Amino acid sequence: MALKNINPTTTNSWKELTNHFNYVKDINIKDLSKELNRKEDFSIEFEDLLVDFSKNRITKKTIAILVELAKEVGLKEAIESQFNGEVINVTEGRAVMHTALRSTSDTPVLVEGKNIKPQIQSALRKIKSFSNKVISGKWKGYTGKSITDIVNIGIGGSDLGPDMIVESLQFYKNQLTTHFVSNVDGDHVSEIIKKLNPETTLFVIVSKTFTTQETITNAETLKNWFLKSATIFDIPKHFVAVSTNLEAVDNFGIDKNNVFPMWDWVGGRFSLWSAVGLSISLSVGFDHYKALLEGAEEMDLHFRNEDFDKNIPVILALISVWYNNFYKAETEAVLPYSQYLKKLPDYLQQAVMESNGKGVDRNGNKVDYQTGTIVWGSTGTNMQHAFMQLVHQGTKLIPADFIGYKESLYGLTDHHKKLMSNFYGQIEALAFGKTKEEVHLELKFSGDEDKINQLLPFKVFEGNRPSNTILFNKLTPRSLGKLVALYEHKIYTQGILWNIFSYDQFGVELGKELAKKLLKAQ
Ligand code: G6Q
Repeated sequence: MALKNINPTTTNSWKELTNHFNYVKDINIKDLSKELNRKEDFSIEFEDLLVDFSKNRITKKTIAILVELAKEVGLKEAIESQFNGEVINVTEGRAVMHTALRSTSDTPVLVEGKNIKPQIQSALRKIKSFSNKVISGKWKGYTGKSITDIVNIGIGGSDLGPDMIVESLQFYKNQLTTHFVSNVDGDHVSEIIKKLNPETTLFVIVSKTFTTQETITNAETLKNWFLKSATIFDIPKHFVAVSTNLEAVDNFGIDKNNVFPMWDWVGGRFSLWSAVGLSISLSVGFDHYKALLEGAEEMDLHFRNEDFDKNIPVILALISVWYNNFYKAETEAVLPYSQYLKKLPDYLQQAVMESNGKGVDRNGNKVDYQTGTIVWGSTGTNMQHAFMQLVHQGTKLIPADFIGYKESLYGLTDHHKKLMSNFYGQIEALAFGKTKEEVHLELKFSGDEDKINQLLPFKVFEGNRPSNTILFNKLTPRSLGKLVALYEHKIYTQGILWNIFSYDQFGVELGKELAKKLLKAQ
Protein backbone atom coordinates (compact mmCIF):
# COMPACT_ATOMS: atom_id res chain seq x y z
CA MET A 1 0.00 0.00 0.00
CA ALA A 2 1.41 3.39 -1.01
CA LEU A 3 2.06 6.04 1.62
CA LYS A 4 -0.89 8.36 2.11
CA ASN A 5 -0.46 11.75 0.64
CA ILE A 6 -2.01 14.25 3.00
CA ASN A 7 -1.03 17.85 3.58
CA PRO A 8 -0.94 17.83 7.40
CA THR A 9 -2.15 21.42 7.64
CA THR A 10 -5.45 20.47 5.99
CA THR A 11 -6.31 17.81 8.58
CA ASN A 12 -8.87 18.25 11.33
CA SER A 13 -6.22 17.60 13.96
CA TRP A 14 -4.01 20.36 12.59
CA LYS A 15 -6.93 22.79 12.82
CA GLU A 16 -7.57 21.60 16.33
CA LEU A 17 -3.88 22.01 17.16
CA THR A 18 -3.97 25.57 15.82
CA ASN A 19 -6.90 26.43 18.11
CA HIS A 20 -5.34 24.60 21.00
CA PHE A 21 -2.04 26.42 20.44
CA ASN A 22 -3.74 29.82 20.66
CA TYR A 23 -5.23 28.73 23.94
CA VAL A 24 -2.13 27.22 25.57
CA LYS A 25 0.79 29.03 23.95
CA ASP A 26 1.61 31.01 27.06
CA ILE A 27 1.54 28.08 29.46
CA ASN A 28 4.53 27.75 31.72
CA ILE A 29 6.44 24.56 32.43
CA LYS A 30 6.78 25.65 36.05
CA ASP A 31 3.00 25.75 36.49
CA LEU A 32 2.57 22.50 34.61
CA SER A 33 5.09 20.81 36.88
CA LYS A 34 2.77 21.40 39.84
CA GLU A 35 0.16 19.07 38.31
CA LEU A 36 -0.32 15.88 40.27
CA ASN A 37 1.56 12.96 38.65
CA ARG A 38 2.92 15.20 35.90
CA LYS A 39 6.18 13.25 35.73
CA GLU A 40 4.51 9.83 35.64
CA ASP A 41 1.94 10.93 33.10
CA PHE A 42 4.57 12.35 30.78
CA SER A 43 7.19 9.60 30.99
CA ILE A 44 7.67 6.33 29.14
CA GLU A 45 9.73 3.50 30.57
CA PHE A 46 11.01 0.89 28.18
CA GLU A 47 13.41 -1.74 29.51
CA ASP A 48 16.64 0.08 30.48
CA LEU A 49 15.39 3.41 29.13
CA LEU A 50 13.34 6.16 30.70
CA VAL A 51 12.11 9.06 28.61
CA ASP A 52 10.72 11.94 30.63
CA PHE A 53 8.98 14.53 28.47
CA SER A 54 7.20 16.33 31.31
CA LYS A 55 9.28 19.48 30.94
CA ASN A 56 7.62 20.57 27.74
CA ARG A 57 4.98 23.16 26.93
CA ILE A 58 2.36 20.50 26.47
CA THR A 59 -0.75 19.28 28.22
CA LYS A 60 -2.51 15.93 27.99
CA LYS A 61 -4.74 17.49 25.38
CA THR A 62 -1.73 18.55 23.27
CA ILE A 63 -0.51 14.97 23.18
CA ALA A 64 -4.00 13.66 22.45
CA ILE A 65 -4.42 15.91 19.41
CA LEU A 66 -0.90 15.25 18.17
CA VAL A 67 -1.60 11.52 18.39
CA GLU A 68 -4.79 12.12 16.40
CA LEU A 69 -2.69 13.89 13.77
CA ALA A 70 -0.39 10.87 13.52
CA LYS A 71 -3.45 8.68 12.98
CA GLU A 72 -5.01 11.02 10.47
CA VAL A 73 -1.92 11.09 8.24
CA GLY A 74 -1.71 7.29 8.29
CA LEU A 75 1.39 6.79 10.42
CA LYS A 76 0.45 3.25 11.45
CA GLU A 77 0.09 2.13 7.84
CA ALA A 78 3.31 3.96 6.92
CA ILE A 79 5.23 2.09 9.63
CA GLU A 80 3.86 -1.22 8.35
CA SER A 81 4.77 -0.28 4.77
CA GLN A 82 8.36 0.36 5.81
CA PHE A 83 8.74 -2.83 7.83
CA ASN A 84 7.08 -4.91 5.10
CA GLY A 85 9.51 -3.87 2.41
CA GLU A 86 7.22 -1.73 0.28
CA VAL A 87 8.78 0.79 -2.06
CA ILE A 88 8.37 3.80 0.24
CA ASN A 89 11.46 5.54 -1.15
CA VAL A 90 9.33 6.37 -4.17
CA THR A 91 11.60 8.87 -5.92
CA GLU A 92 14.43 6.32 -6.01
CA GLY A 93 12.10 3.34 -6.48
CA ARG A 94 13.42 1.48 -3.43
CA ALA A 95 12.30 -0.27 -0.28
CA VAL A 96 13.85 0.93 2.98
CA MET A 97 14.98 -2.03 4.97
CA HIS A 98 17.44 -1.09 7.69
CA THR A 99 15.03 -2.67 10.17
CA ALA A 100 15.37 -6.05 8.40
CA LEU A 101 19.15 -5.90 8.94
CA ARG A 102 18.65 -6.26 12.68
CA SER A 103 15.60 -8.49 12.70
CA THR A 104 16.12 -11.85 14.41
CA SER A 105 12.70 -13.21 13.51
CA ASP A 106 12.27 -15.91 10.88
CA THR A 107 9.40 -14.10 9.21
CA PRO A 108 10.43 -13.50 5.60
CA VAL A 109 10.70 -9.94 4.35
CA LEU A 110 10.04 -9.70 0.64
CA VAL A 111 11.70 -7.11 -1.55
CA GLU A 112 10.54 -7.44 -5.15
CA GLY A 113 9.11 -10.83 -4.25
CA LYS A 114 12.36 -12.20 -2.82
CA ASN A 115 13.02 -12.93 0.86
CA ILE A 116 16.03 -10.81 1.87
CA LYS A 117 16.62 -12.44 5.27
CA PRO A 118 18.99 -15.19 3.98
CA GLN A 119 21.32 -12.62 2.35
CA ILE A 120 21.39 -10.63 5.58
CA GLN A 121 22.22 -13.72 7.63
CA SER A 122 24.96 -14.75 5.24
CA ALA A 123 26.52 -11.24 5.33
CA LEU A 124 26.48 -11.37 9.13
CA ARG A 125 28.25 -14.73 9.10
CA LYS A 126 30.90 -13.31 6.77
CA ILE A 127 31.38 -10.25 9.02
CA LYS A 128 31.72 -12.54 12.04
CA SER A 129 34.25 -14.91 10.56
CA PHE A 130 36.34 -12.12 9.04
CA SER A 131 36.32 -10.04 12.26
CA ASN A 132 37.31 -13.08 14.30
CA LYS A 133 40.26 -13.84 12.01
CA VAL A 134 41.56 -10.27 12.11
CA ILE A 135 41.05 -9.73 15.84
CA SER A 136 42.61 -13.07 16.81
CA GLY A 137 45.68 -12.32 14.69
CA LYS A 138 45.12 -15.26 12.36
CA TRP A 139 44.72 -12.93 9.39
CA LYS A 140 48.25 -12.03 8.36
CA GLY A 141 49.64 -9.15 6.34
CA TYR A 142 52.08 -9.57 3.45
CA THR A 143 55.12 -9.99 5.71
CA GLY A 144 53.38 -12.49 7.99
CA LYS A 145 52.50 -10.05 10.75
CA SER A 146 49.04 -9.68 12.33
CA ILE A 147 46.89 -6.63 11.71
CA THR A 148 47.18 -3.74 14.17
CA ASP A 149 45.34 -0.90 12.39
CA ILE A 150 42.06 -0.63 10.50
CA VAL A 151 41.40 2.27 8.12
CA ASN A 152 37.77 2.86 7.15
CA ILE A 153 37.69 4.78 3.87
CA GLY A 154 34.24 6.23 3.17
CA ILE A 155 32.19 9.42 3.45
CA GLY A 156 28.68 10.47 4.53
CA GLY A 157 26.65 7.41 5.36
CA SER A 158 29.68 5.21 4.77
CA ASP A 159 31.65 7.05 7.44
CA LEU A 160 29.57 8.93 10.02
CA GLY A 161 27.69 5.92 11.43
CA PRO A 162 30.67 3.58 11.91
CA ASP A 163 32.84 6.45 13.16
CA MET A 164 30.24 7.55 15.72
CA ILE A 165 29.62 3.99 16.96
CA VAL A 166 33.33 3.12 17.25
CA GLU A 167 33.88 6.34 19.23
CA SER A 168 30.85 5.68 21.44
CA LEU A 169 31.91 2.09 22.18
CA GLN A 170 35.54 2.87 22.92
CA PHE A 171 35.16 1.20 26.31
CA TYR A 172 34.45 -2.11 24.54
CA LYS A 173 37.30 -1.82 22.05
CA ASN A 174 39.96 -4.46 21.41
CA GLN A 175 43.66 -4.00 20.60
CA LEU A 176 43.10 -2.82 17.01
CA THR A 177 43.43 0.89 16.30
CA THR A 178 40.70 2.21 13.99
CA HIS A 179 41.07 5.27 11.76
CA PHE A 180 38.48 6.98 9.57
CA VAL A 181 39.44 8.78 6.36
CA SER A 182 36.62 10.69 4.70
CA ASN A 183 37.49 14.17 3.46
CA VAL A 184 38.93 14.61 -0.03
CA ASP A 185 41.27 17.10 1.63
CA GLY A 186 44.63 15.38 1.12
CA ASP A 187 45.82 16.57 4.49
CA HIS A 188 43.27 14.31 6.15
CA VAL A 189 44.62 11.12 4.57
CA SER A 190 48.23 12.33 4.96
CA GLU A 191 47.81 12.72 8.71
CA ILE A 192 46.46 9.17 8.93
CA ILE A 193 49.24 7.73 6.76
CA LYS A 194 51.75 9.11 9.28
CA LYS A 195 50.36 6.70 11.87
CA LEU A 196 50.34 3.55 9.68
CA ASN A 197 52.64 0.66 8.93
CA PRO A 198 51.73 -0.95 5.56
CA GLU A 199 52.64 -4.42 6.86
CA THR A 200 50.00 -4.36 9.59
CA THR A 201 47.21 -2.17 8.20
CA LEU A 202 43.86 -3.35 6.86
CA PHE A 203 41.95 -0.95 4.59
CA VAL A 204 38.18 -1.19 4.51
CA ILE A 205 36.81 0.73 1.52
CA VAL A 206 33.16 1.46 2.14
CA SER A 207 31.20 2.80 -0.79
CA LYS A 208 27.78 1.64 -1.86
CA THR A 209 28.31 3.04 -5.36
CA PHE A 210 32.12 2.78 -5.45
CA THR A 211 32.12 5.96 -7.52
CA THR A 212 32.18 8.58 -4.76
CA GLN A 213 34.94 11.05 -5.57
CA GLU A 214 36.27 11.43 -2.04
CA THR A 215 36.35 7.72 -1.25
CA ILE A 216 37.91 6.60 -4.51
CA THR A 217 40.52 9.37 -4.34
CA ASN A 218 41.47 8.43 -0.78
CA ALA A 219 41.46 4.71 -1.62
CA GLU A 220 43.76 5.26 -4.63
CA THR A 221 46.13 7.39 -2.55
CA LEU A 222 46.29 4.73 0.16
CA LYS A 223 46.77 1.95 -2.38
CA ASN A 224 49.64 3.86 -4.02
CA TRP A 225 51.19 4.45 -0.62
CA PHE A 226 50.83 0.74 0.19
CA LEU A 227 52.39 -0.28 -3.13
CA LYS A 228 55.52 1.68 -2.31
CA SER A 229 56.37 -1.14 0.10
CA ALA A 230 54.31 -4.06 -1.21
CA THR A 231 53.22 -5.52 -4.57
CA ILE A 232 49.81 -5.85 -6.20
CA PHE A 233 49.78 -9.52 -5.18
CA ASP A 234 49.69 -8.35 -1.55
CA ILE A 235 46.50 -6.33 -2.02
CA PRO A 236 44.11 -9.19 -1.03
CA LYS A 237 45.71 -9.35 2.41
CA HIS A 238 45.22 -5.63 3.05
CA PHE A 239 42.20 -4.31 1.13
CA VAL A 240 38.56 -5.25 1.55
CA ALA A 241 35.46 -3.48 0.24
CA VAL A 242 31.82 -2.99 1.17
CA SER A 243 29.83 -2.17 -1.95
CA THR A 244 27.05 -2.97 -4.40
CA ASN A 245 29.28 -2.18 -7.40
CA LEU A 246 31.20 -5.43 -7.87
CA GLU A 247 32.67 -4.42 -11.21
CA ALA A 248 34.25 -1.24 -9.88
CA VAL A 249 35.55 -3.13 -6.82
CA ASP A 250 37.13 -5.69 -9.13
CA ASN A 251 38.70 -2.96 -11.28
CA PHE A 252 40.22 -1.48 -8.15
CA GLY A 253 42.00 -4.80 -7.66
CA ILE A 254 40.12 -6.18 -4.69
CA ASP A 255 39.79 -9.94 -4.40
CA LYS A 256 36.17 -11.05 -4.84
CA ASN A 257 36.35 -12.99 -1.56
CA ASN A 258 37.09 -9.71 0.17
CA VAL A 259 33.87 -8.01 -0.88
CA PHE A 260 31.07 -7.50 1.64
CA PRO A 261 27.60 -6.80 0.25
CA MET A 262 25.49 -3.66 0.34
CA TRP A 263 21.99 -3.43 -1.03
CA ASP A 264 19.85 -0.82 -2.73
CA TRP A 265 17.25 -1.20 -0.03
CA VAL A 266 19.59 0.20 2.63
CA GLY A 267 20.12 3.96 2.56
CA GLY A 268 23.65 5.24 3.22
CA ARG A 269 22.78 7.10 6.41
CA PHE A 270 20.91 4.06 7.75
CA SER A 271 23.58 1.52 6.81
CA LEU A 272 25.73 1.03 9.89
CA TRP A 273 23.66 -2.10 10.59
CA SER A 274 24.88 -3.68 7.34
CA ALA A 275 28.45 -4.61 6.34
CA VAL A 276 29.07 -0.83 6.36
CA GLY A 277 29.49 -1.52 10.06
CA LEU A 278 32.40 -3.89 9.39
CA SER A 279 34.88 -1.55 11.08
CA ILE A 280 32.59 -1.55 14.15
CA SER A 281 32.69 -5.34 14.32
CA LEU A 282 36.48 -5.27 13.83
CA SER A 283 36.89 -2.66 16.60
CA VAL A 284 34.67 -4.09 19.30
CA GLY A 285 34.22 -7.70 18.18
CA PHE A 286 31.26 -9.36 16.52
CA ASP A 287 29.37 -10.10 19.76
CA HIS A 288 29.24 -6.42 20.70
CA TYR A 289 28.29 -5.55 17.14
CA LYS A 290 25.46 -8.09 17.31
CA ALA A 291 24.31 -6.63 20.64
CA LEU A 292 24.13 -3.20 18.98
CA LEU A 293 21.81 -4.69 16.35
CA GLU A 294 19.73 -6.42 19.02
CA GLY A 295 19.23 -3.15 20.88
CA ALA A 296 18.06 -1.54 17.65
CA GLU A 297 15.65 -4.42 17.05
CA GLU A 298 14.14 -3.91 20.51
CA MET A 299 13.40 -0.30 19.57
CA ASP A 300 12.03 -1.43 16.19
CA LEU A 301 9.52 -3.71 17.89
CA HIS A 302 8.55 -0.97 20.33
CA PHE A 303 8.05 1.50 17.47
CA ARG A 304 6.06 -0.96 15.40
CA ASN A 305 3.81 -2.34 18.12
CA GLU A 306 3.31 0.25 20.83
CA ASP A 307 0.33 2.59 20.88
CA PHE A 308 1.31 6.07 19.78
CA ASP A 309 0.75 7.66 23.20
CA LYS A 310 3.31 5.25 24.73
CA ASN A 311 5.60 5.08 21.73
CA ILE A 312 8.93 6.83 22.39
CA PRO A 313 9.99 7.74 18.82
CA VAL A 314 6.45 8.81 17.95
CA ILE A 315 6.03 10.99 21.04
CA LEU A 316 9.42 12.66 20.54
CA ALA A 317 8.58 13.26 16.87
CA LEU A 318 5.21 14.78 17.73
CA ILE A 319 6.65 17.09 20.38
CA SER A 320 9.28 18.21 17.90
CA VAL A 321 6.56 19.00 15.31
CA TRP A 322 4.69 20.96 17.98
CA TYR A 323 7.68 23.24 18.51
CA ASN A 324 8.71 23.39 14.86
CA ASN A 325 5.31 24.14 13.37
CA PHE A 326 3.45 25.91 16.15
CA TYR A 327 6.06 27.62 18.33
CA LYS A 328 8.18 28.16 15.18
CA ALA A 329 11.34 26.86 16.83
CA GLU A 330 13.96 26.32 14.13
CA THR A 331 16.56 24.20 15.84
CA GLU A 332 16.85 21.36 18.31
CA ALA A 333 19.83 20.64 20.52
CA VAL A 334 21.10 17.12 21.25
CA LEU A 335 23.08 17.17 24.47
CA PRO A 336 24.64 13.87 25.55
CA TYR A 337 26.16 13.77 29.02
CA SER A 338 28.78 11.23 28.02
CA GLN A 339 32.06 12.08 26.37
CA TYR A 340 31.74 8.83 24.42
CA LEU A 341 28.81 10.30 22.51
CA LYS A 342 30.68 13.35 21.25
CA LYS A 343 30.10 12.35 17.62
CA LEU A 344 26.38 11.72 18.03
CA PRO A 345 25.32 15.28 17.08
CA ASP A 346 27.35 15.09 13.83
CA TYR A 347 25.84 11.73 13.02
CA LEU A 348 22.32 13.00 13.73
CA GLN A 349 22.87 16.08 11.63
CA GLN A 350 23.17 13.87 8.59
CA ALA A 351 20.42 11.47 9.61
CA VAL A 352 17.91 14.21 10.40
CA MET A 353 18.82 17.00 8.01
CA GLU A 354 19.53 14.88 4.93
CA SER A 355 16.29 12.98 5.53
CA ASN A 356 13.86 15.73 6.38
CA GLY A 357 15.46 18.80 4.84
CA LYS A 358 12.90 18.77 2.01
CA GLY A 359 10.77 21.60 0.64
CA VAL A 360 8.58 19.56 -1.70
CA ASP A 361 5.79 17.26 -0.51
CA ARG A 362 4.95 13.74 -1.68
CA ASN A 363 2.85 15.23 -4.50
CA GLY A 364 5.84 17.15 -5.78
CA ASN A 365 4.37 20.48 -4.63
CA LYS A 366 6.29 23.09 -2.69
CA VAL A 367 5.24 22.94 0.95
CA ASP A 368 3.89 26.03 2.69
CA TYR A 369 4.77 24.86 6.19
CA GLN A 370 8.04 24.17 7.96
CA THR A 371 9.69 20.74 7.67
CA GLY A 372 13.08 19.41 8.91
CA THR A 373 14.57 20.92 12.02
CA ILE A 374 18.18 21.99 12.32
CA VAL A 375 19.96 19.67 14.75
CA TRP A 376 23.09 20.59 16.62
CA GLY A 377 24.73 19.94 19.96
CA SER A 378 27.70 18.79 21.96
CA THR A 379 28.50 16.93 25.14
CA GLY A 380 27.83 18.03 28.69
CA THR A 381 29.37 19.35 30.78
CA ASN A 382 31.70 20.98 28.22
CA MET A 383 28.92 22.82 26.40
CA GLN A 384 27.71 24.38 29.67
CA HIS A 385 30.91 26.43 29.51
CA ALA A 386 30.30 27.30 25.88
CA PHE A 387 26.99 27.73 24.04
CA MET A 388 24.47 27.03 26.80
CA GLN A 389 24.35 30.77 27.65
CA LEU A 390 22.26 31.29 24.51
CA VAL A 391 19.97 28.37 25.28
CA HIS A 392 19.34 29.70 28.82
CA GLN A 393 19.04 33.44 28.22
CA GLY A 394 19.05 34.05 24.47
CA THR A 395 16.08 35.09 22.34
CA LYS A 396 15.56 31.76 20.60
CA LEU A 397 13.46 28.84 21.66
CA ILE A 398 15.63 25.72 21.47
CA PRO A 399 14.05 22.47 22.61
CA ALA A 400 16.76 20.09 23.80
CA ASP A 401 17.25 16.35 24.26
CA PHE A 402 19.37 15.57 27.31
CA ILE A 403 20.86 12.06 27.03
CA GLY A 404 22.35 10.55 30.14
CA TYR A 405 23.32 7.32 31.89
CA LYS A 406 22.60 6.24 35.46
CA GLU A 407 25.99 4.52 35.70
CA SER A 408 29.40 5.36 34.35
CA LEU A 409 31.61 2.70 32.81
CA TYR A 410 34.81 3.02 34.83
CA GLY A 411 33.26 3.75 38.19
CA LEU A 412 34.69 7.03 39.49
CA THR A 413 31.33 7.62 41.10
CA ASP A 414 32.39 11.01 42.38
CA HIS A 415 32.76 12.20 38.78
CA HIS A 416 29.50 10.60 37.78
CA LYS A 417 27.56 12.23 40.61
CA LYS A 418 28.93 15.59 39.54
CA LEU A 419 28.15 14.88 35.87
CA MET A 420 24.57 13.91 36.62
CA SER A 421 23.91 16.78 38.98
CA ASN A 422 24.91 19.04 36.12
CA PHE A 423 22.62 17.08 33.81
CA TYR A 424 19.61 17.59 36.08
CA GLY A 425 20.73 21.09 37.02
CA GLN A 426 20.64 22.22 33.40
CA ILE A 427 17.25 20.65 32.76
CA GLU A 428 15.84 22.36 35.84
CA ALA A 429 17.42 25.71 35.08
CA LEU A 430 15.99 25.67 31.57
CA ALA A 431 12.52 24.66 32.71
CA PHE A 432 12.10 26.69 35.87
CA GLY A 433 14.59 29.54 35.51
CA LYS A 434 15.17 32.08 38.26
CA THR A 435 12.64 34.82 39.02
CA LYS A 436 13.26 38.49 39.77
CA GLU A 437 12.29 37.82 43.36
CA GLU A 438 14.83 35.03 43.68
CA VAL A 439 17.58 37.13 42.15
CA HIS A 440 16.63 40.02 44.43
CA LEU A 441 16.94 37.88 47.52
CA GLU A 442 20.18 36.35 46.34
CA LEU A 443 21.82 39.72 45.75
CA LYS A 444 20.55 40.97 49.07
CA PHE A 445 22.02 38.06 51.01
CA SER A 446 25.30 38.08 49.14
CA GLY A 447 25.97 41.63 50.30
CA ASP A 448 25.39 43.12 46.84
CA GLU A 449 22.29 45.06 47.88
CA ASP A 450 23.57 48.27 46.33
CA LYS A 451 23.93 46.56 42.96
CA ILE A 452 20.42 45.08 42.86
CA ASN A 453 18.96 47.61 40.44
CA GLN A 454 21.94 47.44 38.18
CA LEU A 455 22.34 43.65 38.02
CA LEU A 456 18.87 42.25 38.47
CA PRO A 457 17.69 42.04 34.82
CA PHE A 458 20.87 40.28 33.73
CA LYS A 459 20.62 37.61 36.38
CA VAL A 460 17.02 36.63 35.73
CA PHE A 461 16.37 33.34 33.91
CA GLU A 462 12.95 33.32 32.28
CA GLY A 463 12.83 29.53 32.25
CA ASN A 464 10.02 27.78 30.36
CA ARG A 465 12.63 26.31 28.02
CA PRO A 466 11.66 22.79 27.07
CA SER A 467 13.67 19.58 27.14
CA ASN A 468 13.32 15.80 27.01
CA THR A 469 15.29 13.58 29.36
CA ILE A 470 16.53 10.37 27.73
CA LEU A 471 18.04 8.27 30.48
CA PHE A 472 19.59 4.82 30.06
CA ASN A 473 20.99 2.62 32.81
CA LYS A 474 24.38 2.28 31.15
CA LEU A 475 26.16 2.87 27.84
CA THR A 476 26.33 -0.59 26.28
CA PRO A 477 26.27 -1.73 22.64
CA ARG A 478 22.65 -2.72 23.20
CA SER A 479 21.51 0.59 24.69
CA LEU A 480 23.38 2.48 21.97
CA GLY A 481 21.57 0.46 19.30
CA LYS A 482 18.30 1.41 20.95
CA LEU A 483 19.22 5.09 21.05
CA VAL A 484 20.21 5.29 17.38
CA ALA A 485 17.09 3.38 16.27
CA LEU A 486 14.98 5.74 18.38
CA TYR A 487 16.22 8.71 16.35
CA GLU A 488 15.84 6.80 13.05
CA HIS A 489 12.18 6.19 13.80
CA LYS A 490 11.65 9.75 14.99
CA ILE A 491 12.96 10.90 11.59
CA TYR A 492 10.60 8.66 9.62
CA THR A 493 7.63 9.65 11.78
CA GLN A 494 8.30 13.33 11.12
CA GLY A 495 8.69 12.71 7.39
CA ILE A 496 5.27 11.05 7.38
CA LEU A 497 3.72 13.89 9.38
CA TRP A 498 5.18 16.52 7.04
CA ASN A 499 4.18 14.53 3.92
CA ILE A 500 7.73 14.45 2.56
CA PHE A 501 10.02 11.67 1.35
CA SER A 502 12.65 11.09 4.04
CA TYR A 503 14.75 8.52 2.21
CA ASP A 504 16.08 10.36 -0.84
CA GLN A 505 18.75 13.10 -0.88
CA PHE A 506 18.74 14.88 -4.23
CA GLY A 507 19.91 18.04 -2.47
CA VAL A 508 23.50 16.79 -2.41
CA GLU A 509 23.71 16.26 -6.18
CA LEU A 510 24.03 19.74 -7.68
CA GLY A 511 27.16 20.65 -5.75
CA LYS A 512 28.77 17.33 -6.76
CA GLU A 513 28.00 17.97 -10.46
CA LEU A 514 29.40 21.48 -10.34
CA ALA A 515 32.56 20.35 -8.57
CA LYS A 516 33.11 17.77 -11.34
CA LYS A 517 32.63 20.40 -14.06
CA LEU A 518 34.97 22.82 -12.34
CA LEU A 519 37.59 20.13 -11.92
CA LYS A 520 37.47 19.32 -15.64
CA ALA A 521 37.78 22.98 -16.54
CA GLN A 522 40.95 23.37 -14.46
C1 G6Q B 1 23.44 8.92 2.75
C2 G6Q B 1 23.89 9.47 1.51
C3 G6Q B 1 25.38 9.77 1.40
C4 G6Q B 1 26.23 8.56 1.04
C5 G6Q B 1 27.64 9.05 0.65
C6 G6Q B 1 28.58 7.92 0.31
O1 G6Q B 1 22.34 8.54 2.98
O2 G6Q B 1 23.43 8.70 0.47
O3 G6Q B 1 25.88 10.36 2.57
O4 G6Q B 1 26.28 7.65 2.07
O5 G6Q B 1 27.54 9.94 -0.43
O6 G6Q B 1 28.11 7.18 -0.77
P1 G6Q B 1 28.78 5.83 -1.18
O7 G6Q B 1 28.61 4.85 -0.10
O8 G6Q B 1 28.10 5.42 -2.46
O9 G6Q B 1 30.25 6.13 -1.42
